[in-house]
Amino acid sequence: MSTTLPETLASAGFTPEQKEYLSGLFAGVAARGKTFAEVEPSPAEREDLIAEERIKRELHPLDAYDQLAENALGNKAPDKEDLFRFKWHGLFFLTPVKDAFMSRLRIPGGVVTAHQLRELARIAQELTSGYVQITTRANFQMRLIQPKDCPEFLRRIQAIGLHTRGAGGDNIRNLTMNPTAGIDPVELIDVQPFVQALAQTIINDRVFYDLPRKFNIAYDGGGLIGSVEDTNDIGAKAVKVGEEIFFRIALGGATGHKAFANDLGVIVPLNEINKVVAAIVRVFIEKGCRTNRKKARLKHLLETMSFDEYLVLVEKKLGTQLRRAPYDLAQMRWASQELAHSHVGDFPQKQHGLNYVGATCPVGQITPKQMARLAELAELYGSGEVRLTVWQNFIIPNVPDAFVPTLKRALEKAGFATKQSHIASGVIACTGNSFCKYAQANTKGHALALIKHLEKKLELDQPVNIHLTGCPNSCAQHYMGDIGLLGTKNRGEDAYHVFVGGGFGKNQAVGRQIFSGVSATELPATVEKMLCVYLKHRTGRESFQQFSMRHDLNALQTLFSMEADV
Ligand code: SRM
Ligand code: SF4
Repeated sequence: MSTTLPETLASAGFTPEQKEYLSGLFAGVAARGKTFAEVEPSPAEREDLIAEERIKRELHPLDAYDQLAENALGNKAPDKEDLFRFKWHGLFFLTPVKDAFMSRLRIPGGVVTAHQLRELARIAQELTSGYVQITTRANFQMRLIQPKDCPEFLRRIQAIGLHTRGAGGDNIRNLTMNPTAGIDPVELIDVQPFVQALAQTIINDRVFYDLPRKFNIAYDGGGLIGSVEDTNDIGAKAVKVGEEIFFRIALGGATGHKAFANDLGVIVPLNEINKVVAAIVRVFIEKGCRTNRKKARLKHLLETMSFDEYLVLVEKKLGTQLRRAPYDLAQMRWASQELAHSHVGDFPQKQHGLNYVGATCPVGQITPKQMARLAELAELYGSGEVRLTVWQNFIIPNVPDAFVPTLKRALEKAGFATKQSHIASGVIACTGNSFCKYAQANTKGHALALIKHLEKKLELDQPVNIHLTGCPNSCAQHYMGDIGLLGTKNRGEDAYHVFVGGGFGKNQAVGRQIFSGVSATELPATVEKMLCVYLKHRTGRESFQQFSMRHDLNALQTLFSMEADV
């Protein structure tokens, strides 16, 4: 392949500086093994591009900041194209539900400091409606930010060392991990250093801001609170092989599409994991589908080639071979599912004399006042750190034995339950119709009503996870809850399709739909009945998931519908 300037351009009357620049450009393209035609779409091809790809190509979304600043001067809403681009800055314009922005942050591993929390609380109070939520990716969202306040909002977030870049749009979303990483008495390794290093690579390398579609990555060190890594596009999980620790990699999870990640068949030494993960993403960037957004996730690309073929492409990028190791269930360890445990309550850390205290933050809603208080408590009784969880809750690590009772009392007073509830601790709900244009139901409101009802009516002796999502996008992963509730409408009323038997990790399963269109008003009584039937008819101490899997759908429907006398 020629690396020199094509003749047509060489004779086109450019200045020597322009020629030198173009020669360099052509040489660079050739060095990547490509022709210009492969790099830049021709005008005809550009017309064929789907809208999102065209918008990205006409102006890289990261370069749309000027427009954001310009809009701020007139407090102007973004046009349709900039609305898409601003997601790269973590800003989602909520039209038609609201005429204001929601901002999603990036908090790698969910680790946030008291200093950051305090400023986030002030930002929420001064520049937003004050509505803050912990998301299902251990992250914060704030909302109802006016266009005029966006530059100041972003400046203040960046000033405390946090980011919003790439939190939405075709980017790698917030990296998740076990919230107990580094303090967990049973973990194989502390994955936090890997997560933080990878987060830096992603933030700083522009190549990672143009994926064909959204992308999720999670790391799991085998600790007491799982990272649900198998629901991600890439799940890296620590395993013990002989006396050594490696990562196994699973690819293609996207639970809204009923897909869990599948094992790639390699083990990766710890110090190589981030390079390998980055190479997997680079292959996706090059090969992923850019003509149909509905077929553009990694899962879809993997349907067009075998894992071996994908691996060859990854190895080409790495310039080295990865160590093959067939999937071995015996290597896999899900501490969270082997040891009776929850993320709510107090638990000893691996560091002698220290504990972590987990609290329930119902459906992830937290006020600025509570955030400021949480910051204060983390400083007073812990090390000033707070970890958010994918269960829309948080834990405070590094609490000396003597401070545990006082901290728990203070958390309760601030509105965060620290007593384990097998119902409330396992309920998560997506944003719902208060703010999301896709939502068919008020998920968070119904989740709170459901918790209240169930806690009054029954007591469980083991956790049952209940996940409410407002639409099939499945932001709260209804397919992997013991009970999954998917928002719909029934005669114009908010209602839910009901799924049972979902799980993750060792209990990996896609939930099966058992009822359709149960109205939101009937929902608490319906779920109560299901749980009562389970308690009455289970064998020994089998879990709700085991109970529901033991029966076929007809039998379950009959049991749950007929059994009134529980
Ligand atoms: Fe989500 C789109 C909220 C986690 C699958 N998600 C949305 C949007 C941005 C709707 C939109 O495009 O306007 C929602 C914003 C509503 C709002 O105002 O808050 C939204 N998703 C959320 C959050 C806030 C739910 C929550 O209450 O916690 C979660 C933010 C996570 C974060 O901090 O980054 C959130 N979304 C998820 C997850 C779970 C996960 O990532 O672990 C999923 C399922 C996993 C997956 O990726 O498949 C998920 N969201 C989607 C999808 C479907 C993607 C697909 O391939 O089918 C969409 C729609 C889309 O991307 O086109 C979507
Ligand atoms: Fe919105 Fe649907 Fe996601 Fe709920 S699941 S936040 S309704 S996109």
